[in-house]
Amino acid sequence: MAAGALAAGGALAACSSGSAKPVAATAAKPPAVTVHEAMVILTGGMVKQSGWPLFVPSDVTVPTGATVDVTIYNYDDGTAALPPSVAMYGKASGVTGLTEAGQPVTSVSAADVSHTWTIPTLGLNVPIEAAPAANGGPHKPMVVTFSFKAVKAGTYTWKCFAPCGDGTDGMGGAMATNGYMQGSFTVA
Ligand SMILES: [Cu+2]
Repeated sequence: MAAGALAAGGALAACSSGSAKPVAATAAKPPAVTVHEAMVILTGGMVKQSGWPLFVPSDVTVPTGATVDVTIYNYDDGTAALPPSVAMYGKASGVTGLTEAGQPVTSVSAADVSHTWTIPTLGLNVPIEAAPAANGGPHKPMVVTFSFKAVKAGTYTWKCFAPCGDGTDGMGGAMATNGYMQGSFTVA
C-alpha cells in the first residue's frame, strides 16, 4: 500500500514537472525594458542662486532590470578640478557607451571635470566635461550619454565628486545638499 502510494506520487510528480516546464520557461523571460532618463545641469546663476549648481531632476526612479539610457545636458561651462583624493572619479565605471560631445570617451582628465554623476555603492561613475564657453552668446550644453543596467532594487544616493560647491574645499553648499549636487536613484 505504502509502496503503491509512493510509486503513484512519483509518477504524478514526473508527469506534472514535465508539463510545467514550458510554462516556467516562458514566465522566466520578462520583456526587456529600456528607459530613457534626461538630466540637466544648470549653473546657480541660471536660477538666481549664484554658486549653487544643480542637477534637474535630482531624484530618479527606474524599473528593476531596466536598461537605463541616460543623457545629461551640462550647461555649466566651469570646471571643478578633481583633487588627488578623488582623482579616480575622472575615470568612467559601471556604464557602457559613454560619449561626450558625440565622442566616445572612457575618462576625463581631472583638470577638465565639471561635475560627476556617481553612485559609489553601485560602482557607477560618470565624469562630465564642461559646456563650451558661452562668450556672451547662447548657452550650449555639453551632451553626455551612457547606459547601464539597473540590476538590484534599492534606493541609492548619487553624488557629484567635483568640488563645485562652497567653502575652502568646494565641498559645502550645493555639494552637501540634496536637490543640487546629490540626490536619490531608486530601482523599484
Ligand atoms: Cu558638481
